[in-house]
This record gives sequence, C-alpha cells and structure tokens, in this order.
Amino acid sequence: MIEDWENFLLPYEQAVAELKVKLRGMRPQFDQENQQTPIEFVTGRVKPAESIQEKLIRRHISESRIEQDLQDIAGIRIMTQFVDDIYQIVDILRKRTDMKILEERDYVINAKPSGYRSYHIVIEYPVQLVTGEKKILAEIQIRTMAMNFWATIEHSLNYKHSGVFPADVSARLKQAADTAYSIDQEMSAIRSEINEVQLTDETAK
Ligand code: 0O2
Repeated sequence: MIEDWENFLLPYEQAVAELKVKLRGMRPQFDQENQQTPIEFVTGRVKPAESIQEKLIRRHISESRIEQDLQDIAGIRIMTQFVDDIYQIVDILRKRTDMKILEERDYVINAKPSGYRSYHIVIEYPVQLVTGEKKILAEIQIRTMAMNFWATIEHSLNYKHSGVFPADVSARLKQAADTAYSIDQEMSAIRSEINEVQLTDETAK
C-alpha cells in the first residue's frame, strides 16, 4: 500500500518539470535556425492520486506493479500546428539520448473508436534524486491543436457522463473528431501550396 502519495509522486513531479523545460527549449532553437518550429506549446501534469487509484482498479493492476504498468503517471503533451509536425517531433525524440523510447502508439493514423487522435510515446526517463538515479515511465502525447481541441472537450464531457456516452452522442463526437481531422488536412494542403509558391518565386529571382 502506498501510504505517502505526495512522496511517491515526487520523482514524477520532477520528471514532468524537467521534460517541460527541455521540450519548450526546442522552440527558440528552431527560431534561431530560422526554421518553422514544429512545437506550438507544451503542457505537463502528474496524474492525481485519486485518478491513479481509479485507473489501477479499471485496468486490474495491483499497486505493487504501479511503476512498471502505469505508464502515464507523468504526462507530457506537445501541441503542433500541422500533422506533419507530429512526425518531425517523433523523429527528434527518437534521437535524444536523455530518454529511452519503450513504446510508440500511432493514434493519428489509427484513430481510437471514439475518434481520438494523437501520437503516444512511452519513455523511460532517469531523474536524479538525493538518493540516486531513479528511472521512471512517462507518456508523451503529441497532437495538433485541432486534435487537442477535440480531446480536451471530449474528456471534460466524458467526465460528466462517467465515461459512457449514449450511442447518438458518441456518433456525433466521432463525427466532430473527423471534422477536426479534415481541418488538419486542409491546413496541411494550404501550407504545401504556400510553400510551393514561395519556392517558385525564389527560384525565379
Ligand atoms: P488523462 O486524464 O488524460 O490522464 P487507456 O485504457 O485508454 O487508459 P490505452 O488504450 O493503453 O489506455 O491508451 P494510452 O495510449 O495509454 O492512452 C490513454 C490516454 O490517452 C488517456 O489517459 C487520455 O489522455 C488519452 N485518450 C485515449 N483515448 C481517449 C479518448 O477517447 N478521448 C480523450 N479525450 N482522450 C483519450 P487517461 O488516463 O484516460 O486520462
């Protein structure tokens, strides 16, 4: 039994704080290189003790397996403007040496039945504590702002419905997710066209 949740969650708090600084730090580096940054903004949270306990019950995980089996106690979200930016960030994360990728789940291509889209990466991340190094699991979710718009609202509605929507509501939410994805695709198409025009203008100079 975890007696002191505050103490248990401390390394996760530290990991989230460090990862936010590191990932936000990529933005000015892209600006410096005069490149369009794939990162719009980064958020992070540590799952509250009550949500952890609820998830342990829902997933039939024993408390003794919490550190190995619960991958999203430390959660980071990276929001992008375009779908392509998601994959650019994934490539960057794969090359980093300060974290080890354990699992990748592409819910961008393979949307969940709810309509949810996002790219999930589970990492092992070492935090330096006064007692020494501790490797913890963290989940990085990478999604466009349109995907985030949908997921944020669906999550808060879901909470009010205790996780079960009536079938017609689920269908409308799925439709709304598909609409959000169409907007993402249209924005990407517009960006490609603008880039092509710029390239043609530059080569004509
Ligand atoms: P919170 O409050 O965001 O932390 P699962 O059984 O879904 O928990 P699974 O299938 O292995 O686990 O998926 P994964 O990759 O662990 O993703 C779980 C997290 O993805 C969720 O965490 C949400 O953040 C997000 N997510 C997955 N499906 C949906 C969805 O349909 N709608 C929304 N809004 N978010 C989703 P938590 O713990 O559920 O919630």
